[in-house]
Amino acid sequence: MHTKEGFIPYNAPSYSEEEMIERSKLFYDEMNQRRSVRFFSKKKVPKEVIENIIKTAGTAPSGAHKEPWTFCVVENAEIRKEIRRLAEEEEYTNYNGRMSDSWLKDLEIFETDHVKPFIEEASCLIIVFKQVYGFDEKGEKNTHYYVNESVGIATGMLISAIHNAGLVALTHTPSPMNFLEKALNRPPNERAYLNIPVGYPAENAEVPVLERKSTKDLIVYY
Ligand code: IYR
Repeated sequence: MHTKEGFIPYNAPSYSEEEMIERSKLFYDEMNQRRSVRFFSKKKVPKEVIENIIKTAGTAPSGAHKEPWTFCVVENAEIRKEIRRLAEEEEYTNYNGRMSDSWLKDLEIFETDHVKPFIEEASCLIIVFKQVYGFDEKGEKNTHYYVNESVGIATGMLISAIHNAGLVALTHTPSPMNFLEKALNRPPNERAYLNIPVGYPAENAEVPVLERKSTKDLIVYY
């Protein structure tokens, strides 16, 4: 078979309609059990699992295949203590004046506040950085495209992989987040995107009672 230069045939996995229905239902049932968890056990997750999860995120599509992301795994206790201190400082200002009354009201059901013990307690933090531009071999700036979309998709895949491994995570958005760039000494092309504590849930972990949107409100067919 003739193949264009720079291309290879794509052998997509293929299933019967029955298999597709079954597989899609099973995957939905699995993903529907995912919840954001704020209470972690201190038990350590094997490094290989963390690596596989991040490699899964790295399979995400990205603008012009620039892969504009870096995933920092933070286990070091001193660094985490410092990140917690800086995050709590920002969050204190958020909860005491920077967030509107209606925002605080919307958060009441989650019972969140500026205190963030999960930063020190989870097995590790995966701190996602977006690369607003890259560097080529000569060290020249290289344009990255659709950076937020690409990193958002990769992060969604990361969260799915975490759930698939039987672990829990929280998408923590300390704001502003630039203290993370300094704390981890990241290069000038990287901006902190999300802090994702990952690990096993605490024994007594609870999650708020939430309902997901109905299919009717979720999908519009034309
Ligand atoms: N970043 C703060 C506030 C916060 C905001 C939203 I939107 C949430 O869904 C949850 C929390 C915090 O992490 O507490």
